[in-house]
Amino acid sequence: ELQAFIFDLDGVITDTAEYHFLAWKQLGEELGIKIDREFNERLKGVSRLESLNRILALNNRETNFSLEEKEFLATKKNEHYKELIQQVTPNDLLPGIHSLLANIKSNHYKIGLASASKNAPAVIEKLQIGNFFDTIVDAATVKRSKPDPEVFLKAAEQMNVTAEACIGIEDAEAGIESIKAAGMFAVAVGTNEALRKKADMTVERTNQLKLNELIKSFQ
Ligand code: B16
Ligand code: MG
Repeated sequence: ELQAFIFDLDGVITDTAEYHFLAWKQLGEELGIKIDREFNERLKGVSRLESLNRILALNNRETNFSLEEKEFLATKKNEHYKELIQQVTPNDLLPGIHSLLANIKSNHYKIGLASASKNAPAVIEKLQIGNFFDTIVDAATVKRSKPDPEVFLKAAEQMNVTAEACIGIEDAEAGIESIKAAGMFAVAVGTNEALRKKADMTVERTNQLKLNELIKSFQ
């Protein structure tokens, strides 16, 4: 029986990917590495340090830096990112998300957040939707990033529900893999063919996420 919905943040609730992109792009420029929006797609759902490694790998430089230097660079990117997300307002919620959250809540299902971002609580606060969430997984406590199921399993555990009673919603391939590996029903948002194949249900855009249809396809 369905008991909870677990959301990804970036790409499902709001589009912070653009801010991550701008912050990585600037760091890349300082290192002489050019990053475009297409490459940025490959950073979605990927942790901060792993993102940096993928960027350095563009110029075969991932082994040129010590872990300490990489942490310094990642922190620099994050300081810039934190500045950028100050601009986030409730207007930045993706279409249909506010009413979906309200609808889920009034039907007494639980709601969790399974984001890889350590900045997720700050973004949720800026969007003014903290009241909808029964739990937000602290990304700093997650050892294995998506596609590992850890973050989704943690969200379920923190809400006292079993994985089989959860619907997970994601926009990234690694995220859908994570939901499936957790043993949950996976809903994908997007048009990517690989994403559709791995998910149990797909919508192209967030405003097509309707509670009654999600419940129906879960059953
Ligand atoms: P931070 P999600 C992910 O969020 C982003 O998609 C990814 O681009 C980012 O690197 C990651 O969070 C870590 O974020 O540097 O803020 O800790 O899609 O899992 O909500
Ligand atoms: Mg995402």
